[in-house]
Amino acid sequence: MSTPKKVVLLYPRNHFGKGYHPWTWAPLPLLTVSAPLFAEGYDVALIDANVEPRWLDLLVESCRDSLLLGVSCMTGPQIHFGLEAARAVRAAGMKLPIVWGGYHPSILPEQTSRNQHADAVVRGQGEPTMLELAGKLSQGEDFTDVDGITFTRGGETVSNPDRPVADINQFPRLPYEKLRSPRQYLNNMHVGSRSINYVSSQGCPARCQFCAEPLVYGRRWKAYTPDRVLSDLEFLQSFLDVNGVMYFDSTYFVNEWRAREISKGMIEHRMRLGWAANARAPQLDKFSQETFTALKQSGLWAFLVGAESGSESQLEAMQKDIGPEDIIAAARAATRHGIKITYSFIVGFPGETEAEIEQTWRVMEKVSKIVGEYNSQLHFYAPTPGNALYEKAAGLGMRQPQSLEEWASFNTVAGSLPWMSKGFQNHQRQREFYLVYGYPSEWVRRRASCSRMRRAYVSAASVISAARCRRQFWGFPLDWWLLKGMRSAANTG
Ligand code: B12
Ligand code: SF4
Repeated sequence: MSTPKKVVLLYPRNHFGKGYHPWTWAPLPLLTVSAPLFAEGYDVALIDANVEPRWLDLLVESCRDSLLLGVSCMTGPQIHFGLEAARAVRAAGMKLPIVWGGYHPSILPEQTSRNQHADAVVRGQGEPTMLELAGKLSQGEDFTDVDGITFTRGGETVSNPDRPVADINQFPRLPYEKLRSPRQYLNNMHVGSRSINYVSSQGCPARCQFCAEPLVYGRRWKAYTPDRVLSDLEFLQSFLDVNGVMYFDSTYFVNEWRAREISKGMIEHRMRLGWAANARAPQLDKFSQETFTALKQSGLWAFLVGAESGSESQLEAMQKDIGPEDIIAAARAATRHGIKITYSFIVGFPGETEAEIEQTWRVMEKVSKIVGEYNSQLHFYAPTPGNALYEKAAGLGMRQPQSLEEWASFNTVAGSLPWMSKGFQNHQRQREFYLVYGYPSEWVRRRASCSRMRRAYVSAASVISAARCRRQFWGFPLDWWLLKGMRSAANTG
């Protein structure tokens, strides 16, 4: 009897809530890992539990005649659902190897591999390692000599040598056509009414001490060439008629020449795509006029910038290698060239003082003034393992999970951190609310035009919020509670 060349890949649910996320993103980890397998003639079942209500039944059925089950996960709820999947497969009496990959297993390979439901962990880049693993299994061979994996056998944990990070241009195009109902991954959003997610690079050269990138890719950045990106975009347009692309690259603009050439090619090929991608703040001020012109003309909707903090000392502590002045200069540069810029800020870092948080609010307000709207996102610090900030958080009393099972119930979203009370979070949300309505964005204004109720709500909230921002007065937030009540009524009305 010949061994089936079939592999099952699971992208577990990434949140605990009952409903699904407002955007439906294509599971890029499954697409990247499966691309070489499809090219080598494997039958690969891609199961995205975020869109598939019957994902567990489907998974168990698919595993019956397969060589291996691959589970992708980042730190967070995906571990919980990945373990649920593994238990179901074992409960159904199947012995196929279960292989874990993605950021969390790559950062904690030994700990992950010690779980009874992890037969191997693939560290870092998954494409070549998975292909070799599947090849060994399809030949009925042992896989324990494959480079880039960690496994535990008979109580002993073994980490095989690292695999050099390969040039991603050698991997085949992402097989979006193999997803179940690929059209469900088109989102109606700011970059386009039929937008899809895509990734054109891997890793990041920076060294931020709260981030997973330096840990997994060792500050190396590998990127598709402009020709490769253009050919992928052409495929997405012809296959799915996309008119918007959200780049999931950790950082897209590392090489100014590459970014400019992609944009020039989009213009030449008359692609008419809206797009947005991550940038580091200090890059923007250095781009040439020619680059900005090409980016804008090719449909760049916004630079997405991880600003993190407005405090010099916090930025230094996290080794962000930028200062508040870079954040402000980036807002000026983007605005000067008529391109939107959106920032992500974080509060609640371990050991962060009230004065430092206040500096973040000041910078958030300053960039809102420059760009003429509040276009940022406020996040609470969520610890992920393996970096200096995580160690600092542990030093301040944060529970440190000791096994994959314990990680399954570890809440990466604020709430479980000893120094971050509900009161603190409420206060920050309230401050953000005043910025949202004090500097209403295009999105807020568009929503206001939907109904009379909403218009009345947005006008009232804007007048009060603008006055508070002017006076820098945040006490007695009675208006906040009233407006929140009014907002629920307006949204349901
Ligand atoms: C999009 C995204 C999300 C989306 C995912 C939606 C979706 N359906 O895709 C959402 C919003 C849910 C999300 C949430 C979070 N995210 Co996020 N997210 C990303 C982002 C920007 C892109 C992910 C992606 O598609 N990458 C492209 C794929 C191809 O890359 P990849 O996963 O690395 O895959 C390669 C390898 O890892 C490996 N591989 C992956 N899976 C598998 C499986 C097998 C079997 C094998 C063999 C190999 C393998 O092979 C692939 C190809 O080489 C990444 C940054 C990035 N650029 O990756 C952050 C990132 C993954 N997120 C991160 C974080 C911190 C979070 C949050 C904790 C943030 C928060 N504060 O809450 C939460 C997690 C909680 C949760 N809800 O799950 C971290 C990961 C940290 C960690 N320790 O896991 C990242 C790396 C950001 C960063 N730079 O730190 N995120
Ligand atoms: S710039 Fe962004 S992706 Fe790169 S290391 Fe810093 S936080 Fe991570």
